[in-house]
Amino acid sequence: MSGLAVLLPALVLTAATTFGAGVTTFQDQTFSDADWTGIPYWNQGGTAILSASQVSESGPNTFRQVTHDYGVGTVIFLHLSNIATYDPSTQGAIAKVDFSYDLKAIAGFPDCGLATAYSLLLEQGGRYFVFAPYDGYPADLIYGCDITWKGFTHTDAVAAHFVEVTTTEAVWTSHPDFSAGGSVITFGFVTSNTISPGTLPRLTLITGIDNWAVSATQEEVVTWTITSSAGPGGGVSPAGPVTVNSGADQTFTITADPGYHVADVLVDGGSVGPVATYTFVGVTADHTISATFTANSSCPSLKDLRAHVVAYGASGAITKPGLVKSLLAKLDAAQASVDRGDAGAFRGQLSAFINEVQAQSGKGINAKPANILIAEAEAVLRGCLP
Ligand SMILES: [Ca+2]
Repeated sequence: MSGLAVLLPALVLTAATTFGAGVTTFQDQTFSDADWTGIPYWNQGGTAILSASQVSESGPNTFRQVTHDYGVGTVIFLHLSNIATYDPSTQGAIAKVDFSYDLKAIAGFPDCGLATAYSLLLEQGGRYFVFAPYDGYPADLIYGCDITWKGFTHTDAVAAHFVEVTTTEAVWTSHPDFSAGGSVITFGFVTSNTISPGTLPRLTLITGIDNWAVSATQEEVVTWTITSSAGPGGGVSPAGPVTVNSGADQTFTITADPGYHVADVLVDGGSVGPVATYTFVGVTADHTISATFTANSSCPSLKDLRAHVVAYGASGAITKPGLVKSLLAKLDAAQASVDRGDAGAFRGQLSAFINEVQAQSGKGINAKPANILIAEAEAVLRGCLP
């Protein structure tokens, strides 16, 4: 078998959702050299020479031929696809990775017991991770007597099955980030050999890989729907059906229109009172939230109180003309507070009215009408809240 690259026009390296929704598949059956980058990574084998290129068998078939020419020590050769990339932030968190390839020994093996190791490689953020779920790594061995194509398949690989390989060591506690927060992942494969001291001379082992395929299955995202609604006189925000990721929180704000106030808020049909906000915490089911609003009522007794002030001013019971104007201003302000549903301001303005009448009793206003106005105002305070 020649080690020279043979150029063929066919290129089959695709990124497609082929196994149903949520699965992204990369496969390469032709291994054009332009689609791959070879990275000699560990070179403990003296003056190791690691190379790989597309070669052809009889007919249209092509594959990638890998040559490890090395001495005592360990060599690791990374083969990174220039095309097979997956972005978790846009394509979704990865639940699992399935992969397969065909391997065979081609030349240079001194006996059937010597093997070249293969496994899946992925690069993320400039770091390299090798599928190594077992005691050692990588996953697969192609032995010297495996001279016909042999298939290897691995399924349900998760992030914890991938181990970071630095230029000096394997870091068993460091894994790639398959979550939606993970950076772009590029797939490939890794080849490696080791010669222990005193066992063998320098070797030139040639192997082949074909029909490389990787499938990334997107993690299922569970969502729930919270439906909000509002009666006349106000709104609930956000409005309508809101999609919430499972376990997340969602807050709603209830706002009355001018002249209205919140009458009640129902969550899943049960009252939570006239609240201004409501938060669903750790959502794990569908929910509803609805609000009703009531127009602010006018306050008849406040109008009566105002009429009495006007009458006392006309009769001379309030002797200071400016006092009538001051008292009416406080009552008008209180009415405005009722109209916009502001109970706190209403109480403050009516209390200011009472304080002013008390202060002027026997001075700007006769004592008896002063006591009547105070009693009326206190009744309004008790019975005329917005
Ligand atoms: Ca092929």
